[in-house]
Amino acid sequence: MKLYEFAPTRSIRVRWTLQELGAAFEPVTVNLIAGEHRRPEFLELNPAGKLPVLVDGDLVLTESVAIVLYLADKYPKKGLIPTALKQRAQLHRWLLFAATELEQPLWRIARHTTLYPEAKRLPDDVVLAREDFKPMAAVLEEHMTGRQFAVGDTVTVADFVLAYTLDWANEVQLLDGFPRLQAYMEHMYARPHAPLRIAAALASINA
Ligand SMILES: N[C@@H](CCC(=O)N[C@@H](CS)C(=O)NCC(=O)O)C(=O)O
Repeated sequence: MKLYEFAPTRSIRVRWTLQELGAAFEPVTVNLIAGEHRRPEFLELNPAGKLPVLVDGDLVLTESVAIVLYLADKYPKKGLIPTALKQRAQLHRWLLFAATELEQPLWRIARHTTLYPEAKRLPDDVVLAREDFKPMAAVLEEHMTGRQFAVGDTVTVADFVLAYTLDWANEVQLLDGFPRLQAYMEHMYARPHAPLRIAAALASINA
């Protein structure tokens, strides 16, 4: 398998899953800062020009959440995805919650503070996005009461996606009022096969 990645991005979710599975993979760095994601050979893999991309034989898969689900299904004995229908439904619920309710405000903040050219940035949307994030984080904070993992009592791919997304929130000081989410994220990143946190990954590309 080949993972097209760039250290501080959503590709962390996929690297985390591969590392926890102990699956062999070839990492291929696509430097977003250098614009390598706009090269024709990369656009052939992902016409959206985004990371991560997983290539497994003739399968070319984009979308970080789809990739982690594929990997968890590919190695069922590792138990990173529940088999029971209702637990699986909960897993999908929290993956979608991460990708929509938590990640989208963070993405708006990133776009309007650094990614868009200055003339296109809307400072008011940063304020709104911060407001949108907090009640959704409060839902997860409440859910995590007395829990170690988001679904059931063993680790699943939802935990990798959520922990990465919470680290992203932490980078923009949005976890301050959520002690359970802080503790959950730190507990997840203390796992032996956890990837670098975003700050360390950023430092690694600037080194
Ligand atoms: N929904 C996609 C989002 C992918 C995405 O936006 N990746 C960013 C890095 S985190 C990217 O490649 N951005 C390059 C660009 O938008 O030009 C996923 O979860 O895989």
